[in-house]
Amino acid sequence: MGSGLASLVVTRVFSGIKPTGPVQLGNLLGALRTWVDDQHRADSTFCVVDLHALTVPQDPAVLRAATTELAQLLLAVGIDPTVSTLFVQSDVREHTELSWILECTAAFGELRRMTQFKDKSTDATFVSAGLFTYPALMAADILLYDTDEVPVGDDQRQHLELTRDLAERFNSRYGPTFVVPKATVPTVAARVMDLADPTRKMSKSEDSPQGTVLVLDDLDDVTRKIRRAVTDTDNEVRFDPSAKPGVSNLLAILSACTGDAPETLADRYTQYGPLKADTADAVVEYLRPIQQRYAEFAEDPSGTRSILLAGADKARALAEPKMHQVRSRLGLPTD
Ligand code: AQP
Repeated sequence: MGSGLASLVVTRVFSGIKPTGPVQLGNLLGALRTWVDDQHRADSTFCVVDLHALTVPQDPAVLRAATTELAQLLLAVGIDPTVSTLFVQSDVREHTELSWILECTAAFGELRRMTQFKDKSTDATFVSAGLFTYPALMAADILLYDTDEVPVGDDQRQHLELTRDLAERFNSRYGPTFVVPKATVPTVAARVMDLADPTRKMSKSEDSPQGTVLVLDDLDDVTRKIRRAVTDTDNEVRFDPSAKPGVSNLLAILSACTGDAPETLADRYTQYGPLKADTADAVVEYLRPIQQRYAEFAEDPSGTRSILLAGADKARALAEPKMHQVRSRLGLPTD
């Protein structure tokens, strides 16, 4: 009886990715790889978070194309819309409604402490109010779906902590409403570093063509970028991210592609050249089938849109009753 009940407990997973540029290797190894596994063990919902892209000015045609292409890439990576829910954030209006409520739940000082805001606003010529409040929208994305686990890369940990704080604050002010979620961060490749500057994170919107491996890069370019990755001069292969960021980054990438621990891999190499060559080969073989499947999905934009609309219907079926409950808790009309 007891074990029968336990097996009825469903874990809910939610995560999202912004259509702010072509997907890079860090997105794939830090997040998408986990999504694909999670969908087979948990009730999983994945979202192309197009509203998050609007924190910086966007060309409408570029954003529209990037949203479709990102969805096609997620399908190519292995997100299966028959076992998980895949949709576009702006198709489900409850995200923006809950976002406002969570902006009013968050303190100004809390948002000001977000390191991503500090990083992205420093040196920017235009800093939108949305860039400042976007962690509240991210919290809304997650809390709408009674999410237990959020598979993300290491850079999103702080936003997840804020999401937990907002859920707990709302629950204690207005009564139990939101599940308090936790971040699930992979043990390796949670922060893939730029190959040309291994002290900074690889990012899709950073202008670092030699340091960024794009999932859809020409495979010869992938090899070239990895073989030219910045390391150091002492030629000792050791997994030590703070003392040896470049070498450790390569070991983490190789580990994520092969499943062997980075420390074990380090013992196999005495020189950087073979490590770079093997890492390049492993990444190329990891990307090759994804690129082949992407080419097939890219031929059918209307099929992609149908998948996304069906996903939005499934998402809305959860988001609408949750918003109804939130409105009722707050004293807003529900009829
Ligand atoms: N370098 C990285 N290593 C590991 N994980 C990463 N992620 C991003 N970069 C790395 C994870 O990818 C998921 C989707 O990220 P996102 O598109 O929502 O936003 P982001 O974290 O800001 O990623 P980018 O590529 O750096 O985008 P831009 O340049 O537009 O800001 C997240 O789970 C993230 O942790």
